[in-house]
Amino acid sequence: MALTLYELAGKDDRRFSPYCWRIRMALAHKGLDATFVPVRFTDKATIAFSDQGKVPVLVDGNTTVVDSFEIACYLDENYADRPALFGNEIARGEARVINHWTNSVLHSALQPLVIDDIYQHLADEDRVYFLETRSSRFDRPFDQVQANRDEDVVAARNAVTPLRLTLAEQPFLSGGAPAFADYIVLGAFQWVRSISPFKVLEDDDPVRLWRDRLLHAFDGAGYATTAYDG
Ligand SMILES: N[C@@H](CCC(=O)N[C@@H](CS)C(=O)NCC(=O)O)C(=O)O
Repeated sequence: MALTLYELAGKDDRRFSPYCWRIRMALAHKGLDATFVPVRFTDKATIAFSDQGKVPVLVDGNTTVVDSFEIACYLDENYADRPALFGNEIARGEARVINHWTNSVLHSALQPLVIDDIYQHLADEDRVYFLETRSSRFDRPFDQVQANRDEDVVAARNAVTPLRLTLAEQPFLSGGAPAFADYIVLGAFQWVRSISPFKVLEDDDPVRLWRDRLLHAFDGAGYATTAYDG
């Protein structure tokens, strides 16, 4: 069956959505080919068929699935003969915790560090929309929000302490091999490196070493994109 993934794209076709990267990695994990369709923030018409306005959107034949976690569940249920993204109900339940922690704590820690970089990498036609929908999250202009990031990054590095402790005991967040919980968190770091040269993770940080192992997995599915080395 032909799979199509609609995913966010910015200037120069940068694929910078943390949620869409989760699904790119999930497809690679399962060894599934897909067609990737770029969507701008303001290009709601392209995904109107999904009856909502966010990406990722996965189309599999006559089936449309939205929301990254739901897509992962769909892939596991419908491609059960391929490597599992969760493995069992307990693992899926625990991955939900990682999902909500990443969406709330990790994304909130990272976004102020790179908010102006995101803005600078948007397609021109998306800039007004982004200002209108994101400015109210901050009390200053984007460039001022990220101005002290060399100091502010400490809070983000502290926020990932549980990941660092986990990775001291096992190579991946899911254990001996990566699974969807890893891709949820990886998406956040892929979001940053796709639009910013800023180094959130120091070179010798076990979280960065884990990130780099994942970027090079599946023939470099995560590495082979327009991004910075940070
Ligand atoms: N809970 C959703 C969140 C998806 C989401 O927020 N996607 C963003 C891109 S990173 C989006 O499409 N935003 C559209 C907009 O803000 O207009 C998921 O896990 O897929």
